Amino acid sequence: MKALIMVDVQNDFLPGGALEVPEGDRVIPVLNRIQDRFDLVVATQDWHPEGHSSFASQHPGKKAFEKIDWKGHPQMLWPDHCIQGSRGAEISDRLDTKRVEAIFRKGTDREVDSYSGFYDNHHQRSTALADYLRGKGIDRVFIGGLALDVCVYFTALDSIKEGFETTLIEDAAQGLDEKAIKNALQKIQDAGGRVVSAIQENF
Ligand code: VGL
Ligand code: ZN
Repeated sequence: MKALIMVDVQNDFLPGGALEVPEGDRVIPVLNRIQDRFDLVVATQDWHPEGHSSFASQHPGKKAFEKIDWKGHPQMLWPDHCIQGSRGAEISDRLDTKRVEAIFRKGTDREVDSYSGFYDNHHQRSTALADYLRGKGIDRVFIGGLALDVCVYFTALDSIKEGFETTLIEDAAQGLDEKAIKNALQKIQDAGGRVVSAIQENF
């Protein structure tokens, strides 16, 4: 059984948003078109409390997109984004969500960032997404959304680690940084995942 995970297709990651992914909106028609090829469709949603520790605004003298050491862990600082209940945190209303059976929220702990839809960045807290998928009989996971080099990437790596046959749908994802995107695509394949294009592949 095949599941599609649509990662963080939220207003703040779309053009005009607080942490916009260039051409991030290109993923929307692709995700809308392919959903009916899957047995199950789920979404993730970045969902931070105000004053989240990943926000540059919480670190005086630091700027967004700077890397710092935060309590012994490397942390990239971001502009304030996806604040719980805000318009920016809403899943885009251009994304078809009729078939979305569950939405997994992440980044809710003020002190820990969470890129993957499965676990926080310290791999300490689970969202229960893996158990949810297993409970639905899913063995193959397909992933698209935003941002390819951040949350899509870490979601794909965890999906592989959880034992799902994992495929990143390249044209259903967009990233922030060219070099990081290349690295992400390579690392996913090195870890045993596949990278395909929705145009070429009929899943
Ligand atoms: C994301 C940076 C910070 C993402 C979330 O969804 O890719 N990126 N929080
Ligand atoms: Zn975030």
